[in-house]
Amino acid sequence: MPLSRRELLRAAPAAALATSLSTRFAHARAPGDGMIVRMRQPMNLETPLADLTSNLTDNAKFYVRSHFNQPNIDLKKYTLSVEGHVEKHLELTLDDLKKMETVSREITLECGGNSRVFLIPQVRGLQWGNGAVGNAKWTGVALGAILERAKVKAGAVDVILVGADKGTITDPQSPGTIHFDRGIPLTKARKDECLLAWDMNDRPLPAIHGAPLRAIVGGWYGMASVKWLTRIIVTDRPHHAFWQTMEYSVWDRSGTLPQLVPLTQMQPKAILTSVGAHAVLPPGMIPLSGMAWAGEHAVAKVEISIDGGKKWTLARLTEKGRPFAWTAWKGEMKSGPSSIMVRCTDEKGRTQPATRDTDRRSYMINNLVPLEVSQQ
Ligand SMILES: Nc1nc2c(c(=O)[nH]1)N[C@H]1C(S)=C(S)[C@@H](COP(=O)(O)O)O[C@H]1N2
Ligand SMILES: [Mo]
Repeated sequence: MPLSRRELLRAAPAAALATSLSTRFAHARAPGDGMIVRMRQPMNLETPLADLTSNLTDNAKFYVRSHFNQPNIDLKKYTLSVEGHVEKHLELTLDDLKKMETVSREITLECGGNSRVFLIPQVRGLQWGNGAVGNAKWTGVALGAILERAKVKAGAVDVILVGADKGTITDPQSPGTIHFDRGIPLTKARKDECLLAWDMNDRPLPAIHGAPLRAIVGGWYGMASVKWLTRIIVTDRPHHAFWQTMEYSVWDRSGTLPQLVPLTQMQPKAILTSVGAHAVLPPGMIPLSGMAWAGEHAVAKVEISIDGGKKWTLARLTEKGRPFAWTAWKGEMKSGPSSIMVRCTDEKGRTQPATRDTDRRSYMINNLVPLEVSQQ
């Protein structure tokens, strides 16, 4: 894709310094260009709201959430191992995978900690604004097809996805060096929305997003979509590793006593992308627009309030809501000092809570947040 004039102008000084690199990266902007840096090492980048306005998020503008540094993977030696509670232990090369039936799906990923900076009181973790979310078309093979090939044994419960990245976490303390991993129930792993992807938006999956192969677990918070996937372990008991107990877990009170359960489905959420916090608006009508998503379910409606939640008006969905991928919405307001809130309701009637439920710990953040604006 040729660079636009604006991109060329922006890239000019860097290109002059790196002539040897410029041929290699001629058509790619480095991840990080124009992104909000939440942590340098490991790399954690947030997408500016202005880059969340098109249906597909540009690969170079897609948020990055990494707990460890990007691993070095020798592509020539790369295999995916499928092991554990299966009849056939598989060692699949990328070629083996690419010979299988290819599937493509549009799926929105949102980090479990997205919008954390708005929580009062502040909680631990990266202080994301609303930009740890993005939508992409992922191409690869169905996870279910791999499981079928390995012939899962009766009594299997969880499918653990293991990344090549590893390290030690000190707060809370990990059991020494660990890999990033996630166990998902076999029933979810077999669903169509779970895939192993090597392409992102019809381009090779960028290294920082998990090349050569990543899992995509549609409808669930991002932590289940394991990057740099090297092992799939089928187990006959639930997986209780670090990443779904110490981290990425929430309190569940559906039983007799509260217990910690792994974070799973993304909650309904709408974000405003056309107006920033504390914007000083010109007089007249102000266009409002943004994105809304509801995990495994379709968005049914988006509403806007400009009086802090007393009165709500319907926004227009630019297309019919669909499960797994977000929907763009549009509305408008009369300029003036306002407290703007946007609210998404899904096809099941689930909507965004007005107040924060602390049982969600530092995750699943979809409570309504007023955005104060004033007029020139
Ligand atoms: N191997 C590995 N996979 C991972 C992670 C990680 O740190 N290591 N982070 C997870 C989290 S918390 C999120 S939100 C998504 C982010 O994917 P992205 O960086 O491609 O946006 O990847 C998930 N998969
Ligand atoms: Mo995440």
